[in-house]
Amino acid sequence: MNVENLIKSRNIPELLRLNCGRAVENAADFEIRKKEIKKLLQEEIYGVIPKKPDHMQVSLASENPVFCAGKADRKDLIFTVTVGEAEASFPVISVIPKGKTSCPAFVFMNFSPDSPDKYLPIEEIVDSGFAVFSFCHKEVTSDSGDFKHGIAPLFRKSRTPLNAPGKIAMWAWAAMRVMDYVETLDSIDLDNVAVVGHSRLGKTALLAGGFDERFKYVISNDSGCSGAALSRGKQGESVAVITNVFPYWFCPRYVANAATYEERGYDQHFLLALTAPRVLMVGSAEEDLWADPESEFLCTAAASEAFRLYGNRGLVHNDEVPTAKSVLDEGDILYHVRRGTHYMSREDWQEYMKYITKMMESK
Ligand code: GTR
Repeated sequence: MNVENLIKSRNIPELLRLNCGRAVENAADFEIRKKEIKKLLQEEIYGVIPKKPDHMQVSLASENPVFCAGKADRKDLIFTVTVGEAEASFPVISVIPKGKTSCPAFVFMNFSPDSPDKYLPIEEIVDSGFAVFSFCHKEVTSDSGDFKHGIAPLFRKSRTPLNAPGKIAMWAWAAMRVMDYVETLDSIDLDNVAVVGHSRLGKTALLAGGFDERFKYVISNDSGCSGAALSRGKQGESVAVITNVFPYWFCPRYVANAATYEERGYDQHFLLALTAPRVLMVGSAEEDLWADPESEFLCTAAASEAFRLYGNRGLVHNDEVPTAKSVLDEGDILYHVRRGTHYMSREDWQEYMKYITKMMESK
């Protein structure tokens, strides 16, 4: 079956149709459609993303001017956010290559607070000329149903509405706060900032980047269910399973409707399409069947029609589902699948950096 028919066989809701029933025909229409999609995804899946804090203060905890053999400046920062009377803090590590005036940058959400880390080859990234602002999601608010930890009590009170933000929305909010800080730095090229994460944090990167247009590049690595994979017809993890094991990642309505989500009028290509006409990058791993590479590829291909409304080529593919080690980088969306298992590898980082460099050079 060709890609178009494979997408059709999933019976996904129409991306290019407004709630009033009128077809989306051009970029201006899609800007209206984006607003509808943002509302839908917040009400149905992730919960309402909170507004900016009333106040934010960034303080320096320590500094290393000879990080990575002296090639970079490292600053360990503490972000303190205030909402009304409530306050919370979380650490962020800033690493900026020396001697460059305008660096592209990654806002990277990680499973560990370390830099370097198995998922964060910081010296290689610095050598490629990128700055990295990283934080550990668990230090923003715990990866659990505890809504008393970290920033969670700022946004989720005891009575929980069906659209209350889940943890993914809160981690995405933290990535936006890091971007607030990045905007104050002279050394960063603000037209070339990426938001990136792996797995549950890949889902988070899609949400942060979909809602915050300051991120030029939105990178999802192996994000799978409720991330870059179509839910309808998906193999491996399903909406029923994910909402059973990790209900707190989402708003209560997603959990309540897990068995009937197919009647609710959304699928994950809506989330990916919010990045249009900016740059979307989706990475899969051949053996990551829990995430389901085929559903990630089809979702990326299905989202492309929104990008094309802006005169953007979207994902360029050969009309077949890519198998082991394929890089689809001809168009304005990157999709790649590498050999191996669920992981954020150096190979993934290299593909993303290569593609950003190519996009920067093509301007
Ligand atoms: C799994 C979860 C996936 C994925 C992964 C991760 O247990 O089922 O959706 O996000 O965790 O974040 O490592």
